[in-house]
Amino acid sequence: MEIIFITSNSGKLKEAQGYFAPMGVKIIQQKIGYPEIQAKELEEVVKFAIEWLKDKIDKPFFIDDSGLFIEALNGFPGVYSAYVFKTLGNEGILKLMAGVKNRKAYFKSVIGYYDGEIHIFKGVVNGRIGYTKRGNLGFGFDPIFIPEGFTKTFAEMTTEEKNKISHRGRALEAFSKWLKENLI
Ligand code: ITT
Repeated sequence: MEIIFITSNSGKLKEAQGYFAPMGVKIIQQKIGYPEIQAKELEEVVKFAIEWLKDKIDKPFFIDDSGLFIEALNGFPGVYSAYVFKTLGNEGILKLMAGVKNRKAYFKSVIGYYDGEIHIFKGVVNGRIGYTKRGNLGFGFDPIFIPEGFTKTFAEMTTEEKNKISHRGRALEAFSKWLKENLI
């Protein structure tokens, strides 16, 4: 079975391919830019994007919208994560967090699959923001995020290790469970 993943992010693609490969599901990347509306919730961003994309693609597809939510920054960068990563980067987040004791943060991933209807799958992982960047695996905010129960950052974990506990791994798990029950 093949499924189209609309994303420009090679890190997300690698994680989805790593997750589905053992199930014999091939993930095909399509890079089609789509509008990401300013909304409070990732779910709204995903639903709007799918409505915009659905008539442009003739096969079932999915998208993944994710964000890093930092408690001491009232959930920032949250739905603005992609823009903030491009502009401030990890260094900028570490500067914003300088002197801040409460390092609690979580990552959330919302996957939207469209097969004539929209199906939403979510995953969250709690953790904390480190004091320095560590590791060179993964992508995005991985070098500054330490998941709960670990001392390593996500950027010090292999794709397989990260997928077992991450927001995306959890959303992919819910998605694959649904696929098994309904399609595969
Ligand atoms: P798409 O083409 O799939 O939209 P994107 O990079 O624009 O790719 P998002 O809109 O979901 O993705 O933005 C989320 C940002 O948060 C992105 O820039 C990443 O840097 C970061 N991010 C998302 N998931 C992450 C993860 O698992 N680890 C580290 N950073 C992550």
